[in-house]
Amino acid sequence: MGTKHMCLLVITVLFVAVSIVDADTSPVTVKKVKGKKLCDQGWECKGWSEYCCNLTISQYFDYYQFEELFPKRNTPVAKAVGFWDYKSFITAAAIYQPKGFGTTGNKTTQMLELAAFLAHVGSQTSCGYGVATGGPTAWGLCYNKEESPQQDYCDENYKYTYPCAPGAIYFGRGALPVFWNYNYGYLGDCLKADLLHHPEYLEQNATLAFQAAIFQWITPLKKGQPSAHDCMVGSYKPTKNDTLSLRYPGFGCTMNILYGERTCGQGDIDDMNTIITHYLYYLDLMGVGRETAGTHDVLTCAEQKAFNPTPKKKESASS
Ligand SMILES: *[C@@H]1O[C@H](CO)[C@@H](O)[C@H](O)[C@H]1NC(C)=O
Ligand SMILES: *[C@@H]1O[C@H](CO)[C@@H](O)[C@H](O)[C@H]1NC(C)=O
Ligand SMILES: *[C@@H]1O[C@H](CO)[C@@H](O)[C@H](O)[C@H]1NC(C)=O
Ligand SMILES: CC(=O)N[C@H]1CO[C@H](CO)[C@@H](O)[C@@H]1O
Repeated sequence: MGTKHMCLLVITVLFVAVSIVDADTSPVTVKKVKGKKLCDQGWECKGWSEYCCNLTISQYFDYYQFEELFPKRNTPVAKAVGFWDYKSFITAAAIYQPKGFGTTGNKTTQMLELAAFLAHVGSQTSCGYGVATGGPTAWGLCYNKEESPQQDYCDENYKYTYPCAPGAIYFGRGALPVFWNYNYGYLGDCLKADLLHHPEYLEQNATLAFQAAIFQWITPLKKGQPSAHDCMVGSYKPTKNDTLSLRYPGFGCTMNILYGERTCGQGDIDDMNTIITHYLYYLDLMGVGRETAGTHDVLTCAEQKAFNPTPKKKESASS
């Protein structure tokens, strides 16, 4: 009888150790490697990572919250009806959660990062103009591609690395819209999808579109620079140059990384304020509250110099 009791006890202890998070999702399996705790949470956070010991995105951002953030995307006037959905987002996010996307830090930090990412997605794919029902912030994920491109976005300077494919047009597509042959080519290499020959994949496959967006979010443009993800999770430590250029960690920094001079260092312009408005609104909807976003300094990039200024065009003296 004594042994039986022991056995039950051992099983209980094991069970507690193994499933820390809710029983309604995949249990967390834990192991220690050189004193470091690494975890695996099944399909959504796979592969022994310290980030997988934390909440996964679906544990704090549910289907109904996605619907609340993007309520107009399937209305008849929207431009990509039936395309974007929660499942595609979580499927794409699962690739990057073991690397820390939406899984870094405590729950507040996790939700701030997710709200920031989705604010960029929402504002870049919105068709909500001033008078639209529900207000401008209700119309994220209305588009999955640019509607009336004025050009084919083929840059001949890349004809050896990313030559434009016959017939392909590289207008904006996706959740964080991708433009130009060189961007399609580079992303295609990274994601192992032939986007240079098939830019249309980004308007045909919502999982791939979200995957491309998250990849852009977590990957620095240049060595030594933060990614937008780093700006939000505390892993960006400004250099002396950064401080002189008024660049700080926070939401403003994410706009600097993603859009540079188009949006930042231009004072209080509408383009920037629209993105910030989406962020604050999403924080409220997600229950984090806009007051958590921090002070005006970290929210905007109105005064920041771009991390990557557009090079000044040289006068062509020789031609
Ligand atoms: C979460 O982490 C952030 C950043 O490290 C910290 O400022 C904040 O106080 C933490 N929040 C809670 C509720 O622990
Ligand atoms: C869509 O993209 C995802 C992610 O890259 C990929 O796994 C999936 O096979 C694609 N679906 C189709 C129908 O091509
Ligand atoms: C600092 O900024 C200046 C001017 O923007 C630039 O020329 C220089 O390369 C930067 N230094 C570093 C280490 O990034
Ligand atoms: C790797 C990582 O970001 N782990 C975080 C998991 O969650 C705890 C507390 O919520 C954080 O302190 C860790 O930094």
